Amino acid sequence: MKKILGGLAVAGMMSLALVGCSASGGDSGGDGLITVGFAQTGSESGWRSANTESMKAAFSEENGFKLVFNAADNKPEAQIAAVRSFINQGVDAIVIAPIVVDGWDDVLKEAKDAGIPVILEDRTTSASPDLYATWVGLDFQKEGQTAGEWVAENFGDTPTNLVVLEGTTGSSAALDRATGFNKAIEGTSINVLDSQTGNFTRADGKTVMEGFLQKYGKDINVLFAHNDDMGLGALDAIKAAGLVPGQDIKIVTIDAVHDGMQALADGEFNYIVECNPILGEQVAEIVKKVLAGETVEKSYIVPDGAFTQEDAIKLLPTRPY
Ligand code: GZL
Repeated sequence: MKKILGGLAVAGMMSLALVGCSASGGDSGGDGLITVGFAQTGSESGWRSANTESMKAAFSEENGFKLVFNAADNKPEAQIAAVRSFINQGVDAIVIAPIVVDGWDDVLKEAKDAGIPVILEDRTTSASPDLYATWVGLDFQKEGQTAGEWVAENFGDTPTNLVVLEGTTGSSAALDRATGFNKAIEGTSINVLDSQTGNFTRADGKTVMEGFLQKYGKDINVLFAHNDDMGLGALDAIKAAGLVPGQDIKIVTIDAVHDGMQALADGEFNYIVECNPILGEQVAEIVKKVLAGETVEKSYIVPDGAFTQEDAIKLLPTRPY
């Protein structure tokens, strides 16, 4: 198993005075609990389910929280509306997993003006860093680079045709994974035949792969999917085309959720780069620090691994998600 030690991106300590902090430091509901509004992307993938589960477990009453949860069905405008409603409810803190990087400045400014600190988890935004307290996430560029390095090492010396199933257009995960991957295959004999979004879902991954197969057929040698779920959807399309996934078409994905690791163990995937969804405890701890007026770092990057078939067979029985 390869260990990816994401650089702890520290852009200087952030003093709480800059982001404002709910005057009460918590307990806006008067029930002794910290009320937190959590704006989740939706329920698009196995990764998202594991992330939501981790967040709900951490933001429990016994941990001192009252969680107001919203899943935006992958609609950026619905997610921004959810954050606006948290502000109107006067929550103590807001946590956001931003669907896309852009469009956040106005509502984050409204949260700041209301003295409600915002913590980003999972993905991040292009908004000015003074508009949120911190980001707890993953090194997406490193994840893409690790996937690209595996492709380059294994197929970079001979002419190889590759197709890409991209994540949600405009999301930091998709943008940064593409950057890292493309940098890693630069100068190799990898030829990117096509690259389209499958919105991180199995259904769209299958549909887009069907299109790739109709267009390129057996010319496709490798598939890079920005997440397991799109890769799992593509398996159905590959089999329906009479091809053997993992053999006729090599497959590398990112996430390492259970079903992805099962496909890897079964030889249908060939390599998976991990993206850890279990962020709840760390985010909850940081929310308490922010509300207590403690200084927090500008970002916290959770380390990832990468797995071969042998790793998957060994790890599957004990993986938490
Ligand atoms: C990555 C996360 C991505 C996952 C997908 O941190 O934002 O979104 O890779 C999920 O599975 O839908």
